[in-house]
Amino acid sequence: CMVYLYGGQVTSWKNNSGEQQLFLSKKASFKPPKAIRGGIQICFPQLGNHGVVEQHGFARNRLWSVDESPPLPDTTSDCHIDLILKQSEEDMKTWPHSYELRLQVALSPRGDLILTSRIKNKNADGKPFQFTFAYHTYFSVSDISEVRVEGLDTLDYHDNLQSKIRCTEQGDAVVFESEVDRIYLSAPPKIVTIDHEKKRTFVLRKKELPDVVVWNPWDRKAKAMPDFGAEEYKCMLCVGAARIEKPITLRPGEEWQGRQEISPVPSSYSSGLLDPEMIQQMQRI
Ligand code: TA6
Repeated sequence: CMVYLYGGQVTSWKNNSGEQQLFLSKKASFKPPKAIRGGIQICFPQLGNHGVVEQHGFARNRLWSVDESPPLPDTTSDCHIDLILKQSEEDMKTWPHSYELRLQVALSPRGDLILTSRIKNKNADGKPFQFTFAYHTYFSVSDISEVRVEGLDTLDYHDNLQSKIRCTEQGDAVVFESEVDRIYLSAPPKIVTIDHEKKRTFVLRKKELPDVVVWNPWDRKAKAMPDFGAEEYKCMLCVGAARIEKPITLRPGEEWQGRQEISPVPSSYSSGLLDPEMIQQMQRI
């Protein structure tokens, strides 16, 4: 996988046959103020535009550094990198808090991609701070109309296309025939994104991140985004673990940790069912 210090962002994740599993727009910008359009964006201290800072927070368009004193690895994998972001004078003007945001990006021997974020309140003035958080994850898919997301059935969600009104998922899976922009609430720990055509399934597991962002801009929004190709909505889907409905409050010295792990699993059956042999393998994991 490839990780940029700009935004602390994973921009590429390939399996052992060299296949790309994350979407990155051909029109993505890699310099401030624009966030990189694709990969996995770190949305902190805010997801969306409801708050005191810019849309999706400032972490995704700041320069991070390599963490010289990382915490103990959160994974058995020896393939990982640790990054860190701290407050800047500029950001203190809009979000007057001292913090440490540590991100560990790891690849398991099987090729799973594991992101672990640790956020610590370093305020010396005794003040607590509150934030929301998301791994805004752009998956590469073969054909969006052939993709379904499972594990969100019967859940409530905020529909950003209808001024965030609260709705309930009626379908046994989320499928895509038009623009979708939702935040599913209190979702189960495992969410499955099935790409029929590519016979590939992404199993997303999450910890301390109850909510799930699901987004596809479809054609009209795609044309309106300068850093996104007009047809690119057909080959991407955002499904990311988040904590939005109940913001996190940290007092000085306190730390929060949120983890997202994605496992690519071949789904050999056209019905999208996971390959039984794979299920046994996954149960062993
Ligand atoms: O997570 C969905 C969303 O909030 C959409 O409303 C859309 O704006 C998307 O994020 C992308 O936001 P961005 O600021 O990266 O253009």
